[in-house]
Amino acid sequence: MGLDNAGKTSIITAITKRFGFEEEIARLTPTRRIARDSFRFLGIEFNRMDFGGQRQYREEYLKHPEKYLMGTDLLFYVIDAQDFNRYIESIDYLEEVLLFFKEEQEYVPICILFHKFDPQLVNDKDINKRILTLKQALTRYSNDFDIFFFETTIFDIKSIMDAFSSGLSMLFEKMEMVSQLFSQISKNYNTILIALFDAKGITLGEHFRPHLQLQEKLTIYEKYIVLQKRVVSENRTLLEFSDKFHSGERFSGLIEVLSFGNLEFYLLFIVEEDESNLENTITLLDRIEAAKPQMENLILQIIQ
Ligand SMILES: Nc1nc2c(ncn2[C@@H]2O[C@H](COP(=O)(O)OP(=O)(O)OP(=O)(O)O)[C@@H](O)[C@H]2O)c(=O)[nH]1
Ligand SMILES: [Mg+2]
Repeated sequence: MGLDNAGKTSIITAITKRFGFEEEIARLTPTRRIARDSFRFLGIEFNRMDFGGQRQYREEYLKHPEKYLMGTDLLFYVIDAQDFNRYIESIDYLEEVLLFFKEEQEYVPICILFHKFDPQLVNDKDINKRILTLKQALTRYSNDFDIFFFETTIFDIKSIMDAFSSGLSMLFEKMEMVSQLFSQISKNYNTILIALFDAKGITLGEHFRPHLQLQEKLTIYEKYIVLQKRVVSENRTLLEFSDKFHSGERFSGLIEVLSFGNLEFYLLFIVEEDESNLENTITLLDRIEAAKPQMENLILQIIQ
C-alpha cells in the first residue's frame, strides 16, 4: 500500500522480472483499484495485492477495511522518498491502516519502504535527514507493530529484493538459522559472501564479509542473476566461476543447486581468490561442495 505514484507497481514488476523491467516500468499507468496476483515461496502460495493509491481508492479501502485488509499477513508500505510534500499525507494514510489492524488485533509485520532512494541520492544530506525524521516519527507505532525500514530504488534491484525477502522472512521463524549458519561458516573460510536464494531470487539468508562495498555487492548480485539463468537453461547442479571487482580484486565462486521435490534452491558462495596459490581456492570450494548435505538438512527444517 501507499499513495499513488509511490512506486508500488514498479516494485512488484521488478521483483517479478528481476532484469529487463525498465521498459515495462516506464509504461506503467496508475493501478485501478487492487491488482492481485500470487506467487509461491517455500512451497506456500501467497496472494499479493497491489492497492492502487489514488485518493478515491484509498477512501474506499478505509471505508470498508474489513473487506480489503482482513487476513493480511504482511504489509509493505511504500513512501516516495523524493516527494517531501506528501510525507504527511502518506503517514496519515498509513496511520489509518494501522488503526484498523490495531482494532482488529491483527499484529501484521510492517515493512516501510523509502522508495525512489536513487543512487545519486545516497549521499544527499537533505533527503537523508528527512527520511531520518520520518523514521523517528514512525517509531511511535512500534509499540504495537514490528516495523522495519528499507531504502529502495528500481535502479538497484538488490535493494528491492532485500526488502521483499526480509519481509517474507518474518513469516518463517526458522529462517534466521540460515544466516546464522552462514556467519558460522564464514569464520572458517575467507568468504566474501554466502547466500541462499529460491528460484525466484528471494533470499533465504546471506552473510557478507563486513565492510563489503555496495558496489561490490551489486557486482556479485548482477553476476549471480546472469549465472543462475545459465544454471537453469543448461540444467546444471553446479557452476564454478571466477571474476574480479572494479577494484581489481579477484574472486572465485560457485552456485550449487539444492532440490527438494519440485522446490529448488541456489547456494551462492564467493571467496577471495588466492592468486598466488589457486590450489588453495579450489580446495576451499571443494570443501564447500562437500557441505551440501548439511545445507540440505537445514533447508528441510525450514520448509517442513
Ligand atoms: N526515480 C524513480 N522513479 C521511480 C522508482 N520507482 C518507480 N518510479 C516511477 O514512479 C512512477 C509511479 O510508479 P508506479 O509503480 O506506477 O506507482 P504506484 O505506487 O503503483 O501508483 P498507483 O498505482 O497510482 O498507486 C513511475 O513513473 C515510475 O517510473 C524509483 O525507484 N526511482
Ligand atoms: Mg500502481
